[in-house]
Amino acid sequence: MKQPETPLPMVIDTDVGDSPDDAFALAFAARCPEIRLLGVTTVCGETHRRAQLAQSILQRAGSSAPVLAGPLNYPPARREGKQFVLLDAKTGPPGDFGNAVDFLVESALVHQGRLVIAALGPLTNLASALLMYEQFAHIVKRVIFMGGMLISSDEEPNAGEPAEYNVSSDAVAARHVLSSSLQKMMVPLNATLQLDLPEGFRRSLRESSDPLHQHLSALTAFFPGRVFLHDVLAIAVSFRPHLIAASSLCVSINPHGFTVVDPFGKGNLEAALWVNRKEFFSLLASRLGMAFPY
Ligand SMILES: [Ca+2]
Repeated sequence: MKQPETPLPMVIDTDVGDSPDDAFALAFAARCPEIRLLGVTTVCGETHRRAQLAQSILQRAGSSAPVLAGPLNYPPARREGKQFVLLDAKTGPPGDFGNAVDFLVESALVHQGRLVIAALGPLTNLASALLMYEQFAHIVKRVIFMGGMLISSDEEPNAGEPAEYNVSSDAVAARHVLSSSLQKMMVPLNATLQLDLPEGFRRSLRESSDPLHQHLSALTAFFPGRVFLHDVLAIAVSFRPHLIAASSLCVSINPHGFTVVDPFGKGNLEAALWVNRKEFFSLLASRLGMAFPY
């Protein structure tokens, strides 16, 4: 596909520190010439430590993009930030990371009509930006958010199955984003559960001498089971739309935090329903500079 002449100005809002896919998403975005990474904002729980972790990844990926922290423990994290132990003694205590929501609004104002926001965690910061500046939805080009598991309105979720983490962690914020006039692309589990990290890919990272690969390998080592690269897809579709099959859908959030499709409603977002797995991993490997024969 023809590369766009001007890289997309992007801010990534992330809860990096829990599952490894945020780390891959940051590394991937920093290494994509199609993206101009303006900054990274953090959300959920210990946002300052997430900011430190994001910085450690960006530095190894060769990016000097600023990192801004969202409100501390709003919402609180419901998962353990396993990767925080990699913040070594040299990192020191978290400093002042500025204000994530201010940065989102300022970036939208500076890059009016062009800013793409990739939201990889609970949608708290995004909802706050919508509340802070009433024109926010009109001046942002597009929001791509990873979250939700689409079910139809006549379908019951499997017994005992929890609602998807990002949406259910702050369902109030997610409802606010869904009902806004933002241009929205939803990247739900329906698509991303096709993206489990191949063992050969893990091995290539482990055996590489590239500091970024070693860091990703170390961050992934806390997760011996299957690892899914949910968040990376939200970055990839920003400039490679043909990676996915998408539909315009009417999606709402039920009282239990599940994302429900109304088959008769007017579409309020585009949703990714399928991904070309082979092309996805080929793209990721090439941007990370890996010789992964996939
Ligand atoms: Ca995430």
